[in-house]
Amino acid sequence: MRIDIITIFPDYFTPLELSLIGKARASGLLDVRLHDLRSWTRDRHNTVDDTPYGGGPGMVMKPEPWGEALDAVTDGAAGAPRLVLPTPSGVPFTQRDAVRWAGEPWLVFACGRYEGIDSRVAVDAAERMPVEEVSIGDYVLNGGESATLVMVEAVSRLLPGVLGNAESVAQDSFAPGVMDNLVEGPVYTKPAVWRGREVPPVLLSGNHGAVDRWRRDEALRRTARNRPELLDRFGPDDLDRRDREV
Ligand code: 6GU
Repeated sequence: MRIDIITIFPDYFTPLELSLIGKARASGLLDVRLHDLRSWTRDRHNTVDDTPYGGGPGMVMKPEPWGEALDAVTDGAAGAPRLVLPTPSGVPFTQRDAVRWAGEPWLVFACGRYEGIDSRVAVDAAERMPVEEVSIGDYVLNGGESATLVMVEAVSRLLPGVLGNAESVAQDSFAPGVMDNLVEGPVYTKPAVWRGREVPPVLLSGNHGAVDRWRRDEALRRTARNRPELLDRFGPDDLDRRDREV
């Protein structure tokens, strides 16, 4: 997969050189290309922002550098990328989006700062490529950079070969399938007794059916406690008879 990131702070993305994502890049599974938006400015001060029409606080990112940047980054390649615009006004980003995007060959993230990017940029780009405005949660960040780091990590770990253990992805919180709309329950490792606290005995029983049932019960319990609104989205077929006994 190819991922282009356009930003005024390319240095923000050095974490993508580390750990599993760094290895995925080194092995060629993931091709991340960083671009400095200011390289598409034409004035002496490399201006990327201006005051908002209609007045009000803050600054808005000018359309011209964004238009030229998107033209240059998407130029020459066969096919068009999916353009992601991180913004607190966007549609909530979920694991479903991560799974969907992981199936695509090419993503471009356009990181806005200040009060956002002139709205004509998204409208113009949408004539040539699919565009999604997404938010990573109900709070405000200074720019799209940290949100982009979050989304790139959520997508990258789903690419075949990046995690090494495909099974762990299927068991993750929110994973489409069994963990749809559920968070994972507690996990344990050795020693079996630590500070007098025992690991739940079912996990040492060797009874895989009982372990699966216990994990499902604990996921339901933790979801009810920490994320009750997720259970509201369960349809009648998403709970089995024994789920109702939890
Ligand atoms: Cl994607 N961008 C910004 N600036 N703030 C956010 C966000 C994105 N998601 C939540 N808050």
